[in-house]
Amino acid sequence: MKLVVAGFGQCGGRIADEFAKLNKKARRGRGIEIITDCYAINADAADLTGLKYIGKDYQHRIIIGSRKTGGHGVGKINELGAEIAREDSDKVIDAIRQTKRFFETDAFLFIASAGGGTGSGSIAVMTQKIKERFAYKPIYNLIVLPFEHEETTEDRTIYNTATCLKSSFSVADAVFLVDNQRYVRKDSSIKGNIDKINEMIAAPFYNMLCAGEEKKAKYVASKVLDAGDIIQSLVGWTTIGYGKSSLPLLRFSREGNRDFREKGQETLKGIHAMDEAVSELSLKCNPMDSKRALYLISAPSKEMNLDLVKALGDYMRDLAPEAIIRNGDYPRERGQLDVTVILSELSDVEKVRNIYSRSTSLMKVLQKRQDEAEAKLKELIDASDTLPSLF
Ligand SMILES: Nc1nc2c(ncn2[C@@H]2O[C@H](COP(=O)(O)OP(=O)(O)OP(=O)(O)O)[C@@H](O)[C@H]2O)c(=O)[nH]1
Ligand SMILES: [Mg+2]
Repeated sequence: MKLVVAGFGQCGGRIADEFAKLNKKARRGRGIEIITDCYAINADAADLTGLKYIGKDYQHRIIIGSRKTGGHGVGKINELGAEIAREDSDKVIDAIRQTKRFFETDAFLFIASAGGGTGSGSIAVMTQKIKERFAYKPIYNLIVLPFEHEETTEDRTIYNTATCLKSSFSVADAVFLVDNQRYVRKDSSIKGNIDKINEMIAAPFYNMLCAGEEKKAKYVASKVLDAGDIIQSLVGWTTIGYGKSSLPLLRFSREGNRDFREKGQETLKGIHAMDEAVSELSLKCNPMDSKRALYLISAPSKEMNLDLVKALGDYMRDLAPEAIIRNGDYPRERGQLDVTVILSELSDVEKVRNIYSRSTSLMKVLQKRQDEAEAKLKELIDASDTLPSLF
């Protein structure tokens, strides 16, 4: 599957840069392309400078809103982020229209954090504009949710997150939810290491995108997971996860003389990898709530067998009994077995519900604070009523 990827704001731009890096890896290591082009859009010129893989020209690193922000961002006001996206949407559309081999693109992936201003405000507006312009290609959003400490220290973070999620859900074909806090829990040593987190966010997409683009016969799957399968599996709230098992025991054995214990181990390792993928989903959710699911097994071809595929299928069916399940295999990896899992069309997401309800109560508190402040100021002005003015 081939994507046009665009990142909005600082977080979005950095993760889009990670995707550009994955494409380089696919091209060099596998001789295939998974990204037709990659863009970063920001109101902050300095943020665009830090990127490494996205083209340096003004058509790939696009500054929006400079008339209103002077190139210094929107300072967490996501309404302003939305406004400048509306005003400068032509810049972005023009750049995307010039994507080389645009016709090969299967879908768009737009990325932003929900808690900031520029990305949070612009992603849904740009998604809508692109949908109007290229109605025949699906467009997905990947939205990064704030760390816990940001939610508690800054009211605006919750409000931005809520309005961004609501808007994005209403226009995108699917919304990948990525919870920053999950990545800190996974490995506490990466706390503060945002580059590592971004790498972990993009990694699960790698085999998933490569599988259908593989051209060398020996790496083509018995059941290929192509763009059609992925597109059919993505609707509404979505999470993605990735797990792996190393295969030290099996690496040197030949299929012909594999004994029964090794065969059993393969299946166990597959289950282990799928377990990891599900427990490390990009956002905590209940798999029972998903209506569409997809899994991809990537392993050396001699490790792939029908028992394994069937065992993982049964496992997925237990986890997500109401989901339409699609799957594929990809005989590419060496020395390890990977499982990528997507759970989509989630009918409930606790975290999103929580953010909506906190934001709703917050709005009442903010309105009350504003009313009180205005009343106090009025009292102060009234106290000066009988004094002469210098004007
Ligand atoms: N995973 C990840 N999260 C990030 C990154 N940069 C910022 N964030 C998170 O994104 C939120 C802040 O949004 P930014 O993307 O910095 O904001 P922006 O879109 O540039 O908007 P401005 O307010 O105009 O700067 C916070 O929740 C950060 O924790 C990043 O590179 N990776
Ligand atoms: Mg910024």
